Amino acid sequence: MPVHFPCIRTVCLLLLVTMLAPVEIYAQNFSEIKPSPQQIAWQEMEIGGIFHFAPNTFMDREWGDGTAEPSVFNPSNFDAQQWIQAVKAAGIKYVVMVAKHHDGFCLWPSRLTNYSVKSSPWKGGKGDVVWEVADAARRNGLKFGIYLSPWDRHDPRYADAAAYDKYYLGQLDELASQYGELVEFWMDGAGSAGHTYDFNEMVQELRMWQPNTMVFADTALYRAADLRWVGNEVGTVPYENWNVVDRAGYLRWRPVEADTPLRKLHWFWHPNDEGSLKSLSELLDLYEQTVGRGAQPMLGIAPDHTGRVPAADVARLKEFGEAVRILYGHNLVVEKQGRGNAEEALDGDPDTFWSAPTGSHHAMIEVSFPQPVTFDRALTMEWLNDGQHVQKYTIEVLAETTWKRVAEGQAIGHKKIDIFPAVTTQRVRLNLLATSTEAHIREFQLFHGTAIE
Ligand code: FUL
Repeated sequence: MPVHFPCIRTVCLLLLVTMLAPVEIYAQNFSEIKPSPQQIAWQEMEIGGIFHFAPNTFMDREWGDGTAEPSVFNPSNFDAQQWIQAVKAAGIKYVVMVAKHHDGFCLWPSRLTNYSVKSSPWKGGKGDVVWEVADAARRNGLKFGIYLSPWDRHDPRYADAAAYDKYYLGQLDELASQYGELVEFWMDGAGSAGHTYDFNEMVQELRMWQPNTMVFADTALYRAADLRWVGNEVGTVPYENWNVVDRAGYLRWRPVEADTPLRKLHWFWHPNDEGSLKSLSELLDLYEQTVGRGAQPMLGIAPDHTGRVPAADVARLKEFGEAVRILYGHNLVVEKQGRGNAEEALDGDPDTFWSAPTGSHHAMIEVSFPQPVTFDRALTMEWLNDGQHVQKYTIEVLAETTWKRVAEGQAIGHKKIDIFPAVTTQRVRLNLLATSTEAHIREFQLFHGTAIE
């Protein structure tokens, strides 16, 4: 048999095809992984909110089974502006609206189903909750996002994975194209056991309309998502919280969002349920165990059957926002004229940052005060654009002639709050004992919380 050698043109073509073929590049090094600009912007917001409002609200239910009549959805006093003002007072910077929960009822007039607000008596079937909340959020300077449950207990197409994917994609198109810029898009994994979705296609479609949106999802969507679920609904993350996580050898920057309802265990409003409202001290713990660990809490807010956030919840949100502002509003480094070797980290301005010498693996920031200062908490912020570099640190105070350690940890990240028994001193230092490459510190601040509580 004659042997055919490929001609030079064929060889070149093959080479070119190989070079252009999509190659999955696995970055193997933790410290090489950096956030996207969108992730950085998202982490800057620090606290989010999520609204649950649906037939469940009128039926004392958490998970609707999809059989509720649209006629039950009839708030007498719906006021999206009131919702947004309530969350804004808590310091919340963005809200996600549950446009469709697991019961399949759509809070916008979808063209693809009649199971929506358009079949309800509310506003004569002409209302659109998603639009009203988006509008109120933007008018008040908050970012807006959407939750669209993949699990749908109403729509008959759900039984056929391909037909349902088409339906979901169509709904996603409506929401992603008609409600302005979406800061976050939730694809919740709950309840979908045994059902497969073409998540990759959904995310690609979403990114066509919304290139900057942050996709929230759990494990099934690990590669295509931007944020990771914390794994619980109590509002706490581990003290050492890293932005780069590894799943099956795939490293990626995936900041964590910790969703938790304002009323314990209840995402939807229920009558006579004020007792489950989180207390102020629980909310402050939550703040310190999420924001204070470089994570993002997302507080679940449940408007009631009239269409307003209940007065007790409004009051608690306000108390919470005020308490955070008071607790972390008096940075003693600035107020008591602390001076040191890292001016940009000590100036109270998170838009400036101090850098350790290029390529260094440890560094020290030292602060001296003209008079003794009493404090019981430190707040440190890392500049993350180049990655999360700090891997071990201590906070030390000078007690007479010796340095005493008041806090020690590994991760800093976007923000780390360390709380310790009150100390009085004129000299404090942030000792960066191990950094993967040079540390970048936006802020090192000190507060005296017990003086306020
Ligand atoms: C969960 C859902 O099952 C809850 O009902 C709620 O929507 C929460 C935010 O996500 O997975």
